[in-house]
Amino acid sequence: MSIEFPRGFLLGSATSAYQIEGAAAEDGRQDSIWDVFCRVPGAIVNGEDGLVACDHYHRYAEDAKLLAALGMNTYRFSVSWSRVLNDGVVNRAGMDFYSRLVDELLANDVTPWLTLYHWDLPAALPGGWTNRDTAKRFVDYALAVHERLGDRVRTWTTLNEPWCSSFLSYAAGVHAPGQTDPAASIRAAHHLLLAHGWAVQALREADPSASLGATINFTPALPASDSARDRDVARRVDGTTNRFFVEPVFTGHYPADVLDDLAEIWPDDLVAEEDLAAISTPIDVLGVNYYTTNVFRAGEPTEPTPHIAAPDAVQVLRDLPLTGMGWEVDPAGLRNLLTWLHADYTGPAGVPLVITESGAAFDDVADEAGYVDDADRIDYLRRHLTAVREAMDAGADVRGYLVWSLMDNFEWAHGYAKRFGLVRVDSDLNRIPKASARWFADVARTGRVG
Ligand code: IFM
Repeated sequence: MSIEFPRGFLLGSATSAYQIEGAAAEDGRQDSIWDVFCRVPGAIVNGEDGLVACDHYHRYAEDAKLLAALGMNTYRFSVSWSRVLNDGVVNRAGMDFYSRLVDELLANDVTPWLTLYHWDLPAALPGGWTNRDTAKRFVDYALAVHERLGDRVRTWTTLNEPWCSSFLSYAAGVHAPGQTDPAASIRAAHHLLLAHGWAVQALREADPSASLGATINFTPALPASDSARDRDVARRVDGTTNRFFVEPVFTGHYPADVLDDLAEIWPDDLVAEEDLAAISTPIDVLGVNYYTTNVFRAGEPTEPTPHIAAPDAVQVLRDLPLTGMGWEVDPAGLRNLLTWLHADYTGPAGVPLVITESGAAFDDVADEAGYVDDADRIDYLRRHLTAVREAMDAGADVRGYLVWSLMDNFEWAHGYAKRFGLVRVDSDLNRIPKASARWFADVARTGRVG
């Protein structure tokens, strides 16, 4: 059965600066926390890093043409803070790069969607996100980028996936800066949200007609059984993974049960009186990143963990296909997530949803010509697009779907082994569209999933 999306529905793809740009020490770019983390022995599979990545810094014009050739109307990319500001001063060469990129996208009829923060914090900022001052520096950075690109970029996302840049980075130690301190991770999460709120206020004042928002990664957490212990562990995981971020943005308070769960380690001096009003400054769009849904049972505590309120959470796999990341393929989870968000948060606020990331890594096999016939990825995308349509039919206001990712790239601690791209990047950095790219191009051009 074929499904159709309304005219104007955004269909495109997403990337992030550190994962694709390379040119890490070029034109005055300084270290981000990811440059530093990649130098830590054992932090990244095979000791890989983003020094060259996909060399997008030099191949951006080719990549903009590729987006157009694949019929995509929207491209979500992120700006590298440490490329455009040096110790708080604008680095003109770095800004010039993004200006050229935006021009090239527009010349190819691809609408740019800019993310300000996709995890690559300047390494020089003392204390990183544990320091409240970093949120103030973020506002300066947001305004500096807007000053240069605001005339051409109309959609601005403050943060990408704050759960990753707080709990996964400061409590689990899996992402930069690699800390394993639950209280520090709470500080990071709050300061990230504060940075978001303050930046929305500042950008709104600078540019009242810009579309502003944040992107949250939602991983629904379900109990493995109906037992009180399993239900409670799933509630605690859901609290810090999902509700910790969406609830203050839309309601101006942290979830009461999460505050109870974290009471013993919540820093007393963390939240100033006016913070939650800033964090809940109205936004124009909520970006939703969805990859999977997880099921948990209560077990023995393990540390370090990103689930700081649920160290006893043990994931239970269901009888579902797995992606190359070992993540369960669960499109119904996306439909349920969108329905929940619309009912509890975005619907009442009149804020539309856009899927700002959805996609899958698979163990691609290239033929002699370098072509990948990735039927598994096509199936993943077809089923998730169908789930989006179902949520829309049930009333959710969803305005777009951006595939993660345009091309294979640096998958953080996994290095280059995990391939999420619609387009294969080979060892010579050639771009070779996979079968999924051709398939998605047809969806993007027609607005129909056949
Ligand atoms: O590659 C990442 C991206 O940077 C953020 N969202 C999830 C993707 C896949 O893990």
